[in-house]
Amino acid sequence: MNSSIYKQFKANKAEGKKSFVVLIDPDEVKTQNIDRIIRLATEAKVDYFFMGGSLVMNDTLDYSISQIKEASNIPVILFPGSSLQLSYAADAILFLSLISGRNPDLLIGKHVETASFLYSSPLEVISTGYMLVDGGVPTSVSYMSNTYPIPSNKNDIAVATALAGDLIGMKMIYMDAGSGARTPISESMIEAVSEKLKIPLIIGGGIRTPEKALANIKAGADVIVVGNAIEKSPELVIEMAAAVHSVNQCVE
Ligand code: 1GP
Repeated sequence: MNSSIYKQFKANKAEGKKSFVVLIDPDEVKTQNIDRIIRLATEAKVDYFFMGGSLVMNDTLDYSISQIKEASNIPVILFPGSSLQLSYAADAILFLSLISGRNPDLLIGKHVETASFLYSSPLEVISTGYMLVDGGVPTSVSYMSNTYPIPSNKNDIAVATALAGDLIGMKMIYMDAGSGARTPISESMIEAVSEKLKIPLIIGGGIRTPEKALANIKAGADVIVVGNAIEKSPELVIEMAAAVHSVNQCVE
């Protein structure tokens, strides 16, 4: 199985190189916006697109990926909210286990359902421990997954959960306050987790400003994901990516 995307995540982590990701929900982005986001993201040297959402309302996944592929070389990684969000057109898939929750279906059940399909697919499969952290509002993920998020002030639980994911053998940890979170994950929680964690740490949910993206990076995040804010104001991608990449000048 191909492993070039994960190798890049790992090499970046080893070199202290930070990445910026734009999340696209194929059901929510209007087609005219997608073109603009792709163009601006290419200009901003965005590292990856994540593609996924909590609901599947239309058959737009393949189409959205093909639009990206036509216009840019930025790799597309599936971030599936359901097992219907699978496409061979993407480059890789985050094989997510919801390790902050106690819903067996999202810890192993869906994985069993989709493993044979993924095993023989051309997609690079990246096992990822997904941790939902309370973002101040009930999120789609929390409701749909029937799980409680980690309380936003319980850094010790976040650290223990991330380390459990690492010890189980997951390749990355994605801490997410959920799309449209009122309060993004605190820098103190990011710092506590990143101090102990040796695998790449992805942070997302409710990040609306370049300042917060940079603060998260300085706290130890390796990868920043932004969806909503860029969907609303696509030009924000330029400043957001520049803020995250600003720390890379020292390592290049
Ligand atoms: C959600 O982390 C992503 O899973 C991005 O969240 O849409 O709030 O930026 P936003």
